[in-house]
Amino acid sequence: MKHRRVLRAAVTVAVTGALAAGMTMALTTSASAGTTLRASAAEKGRYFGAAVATGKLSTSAYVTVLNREFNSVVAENEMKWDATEPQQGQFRYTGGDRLVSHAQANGMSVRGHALLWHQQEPGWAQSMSGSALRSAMINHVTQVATHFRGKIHSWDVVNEAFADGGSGGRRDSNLQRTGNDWIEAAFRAARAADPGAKLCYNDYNTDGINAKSTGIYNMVRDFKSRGVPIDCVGFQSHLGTSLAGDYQANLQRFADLGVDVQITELDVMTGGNQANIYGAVTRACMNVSRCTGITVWGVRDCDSWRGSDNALLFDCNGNKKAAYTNVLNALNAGPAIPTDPPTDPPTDPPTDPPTDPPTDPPAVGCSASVSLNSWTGGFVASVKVTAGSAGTSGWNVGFTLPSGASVTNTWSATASGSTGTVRFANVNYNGRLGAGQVTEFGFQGTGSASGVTPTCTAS
Ligand code: G2I
Repeated sequence: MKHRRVLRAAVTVAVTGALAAGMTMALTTSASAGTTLRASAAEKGRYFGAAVATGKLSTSAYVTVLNREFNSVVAENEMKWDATEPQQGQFRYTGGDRLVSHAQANGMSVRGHALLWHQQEPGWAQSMSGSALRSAMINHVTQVATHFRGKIHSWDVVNEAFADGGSGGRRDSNLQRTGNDWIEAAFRAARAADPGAKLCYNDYNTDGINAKSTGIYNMVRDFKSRGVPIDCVGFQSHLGTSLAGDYQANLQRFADLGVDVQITELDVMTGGNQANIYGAVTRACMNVSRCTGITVWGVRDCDSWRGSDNALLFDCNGNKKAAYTNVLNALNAGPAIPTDPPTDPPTDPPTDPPTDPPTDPPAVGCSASVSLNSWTGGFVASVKVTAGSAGTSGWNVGFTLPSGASVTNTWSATASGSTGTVRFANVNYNGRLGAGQVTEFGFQGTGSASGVTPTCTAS
């Protein structure tokens, strides 16, 4: 639908080892450091993304700009419910898979948009209600998040569920009428299906402290207090001719709840203020350490859903606009996301010759093994931790990554460092293992991790 509300605000986050990615970028592509959106964002530990219509991936002028400037993509339409489950129980991933392949081949992370949204529901779901709809929607979340498991940086699990206007409450929809807990049910299903993805709530008209953003803020606070798995909030930021003075303060108050924030669908009305607003939004994100990334909703003006608003960073010929320059300058001037201090000083690689890894549960301590799924420029590592005969109350697994590799995303463990020697500690629910018991965690990275071997320490 053509909603042409003058939407505002949305942020996307994404994170993942952006710093690490930035460091890699600085080492391996220093020629472009500071001169493209992707290099400049990565140097500051962030991503810079664009919404992509996969039909345009065969247009070379489009792809040239996309690949040069962006290190994150989101499907403008291809991962929505109507596209992925056109008939109940029949899933279609052609467009989404195509975008993921393009991203993997070009060193880009992928935002997933959107598992549940009251718009773009397939016809069969539009006519459902009650418990039948609830189970259909949870099945949709489970199936789609499972299909893309390990490939998505951040999922918009629920999109646009709050009402406009002053109520600060939920929007009416058939999803909402299945019960107020539909949003948390969706987040729980998404976490179970893809524990590695950051799970976001995404909305528009949230570009400052207002009734709608406060309603969302209260939901996020409630979710965090009850352990509902939410990691991030997306601020779409479809903007008009001015920017709320408290845009940054609004991002910060969400970040202070313990979630990442991301600008997720940025576009800005053309006119005298466009370049200034683009610059101000970018600065706001840079000034919030949990603002992990920015996505613009299209590449060139003529690719935009906003048509004659000319709302994007490149003109229809792919030329950089003044707005582009302001964004690039703001990325280059902004602070980097602070990284965890390295726990161990980089040490020489272990001198002892590698011994055979313990096969069965080690007598004491723990052992770890890794399996890698690699592609050009990236990998996902799945790590199995096995407790020794004394069990564990906690564990820590170390890897020495080859030069050029960096960790961008971790699940079911907490990473320290992202390049060189990287350590992964248990999270609160998987540290305590009985004798011989196994748990798994994973991480995603750029570069190559081939040949890495884990070492496991138990406590
Ligand atoms: O409306 C702007 C954005 C607001 N936030 C959520 C986003 O998902 C939304 O994106 C827009 C796309 O940019 C449009 O491209 O969402 C619209 C509705 O899904 C998209 O429009 C649809 C048209 O309504 C369909 O008629 C068309 O078949 O795009 C489809 C593919 O071109």
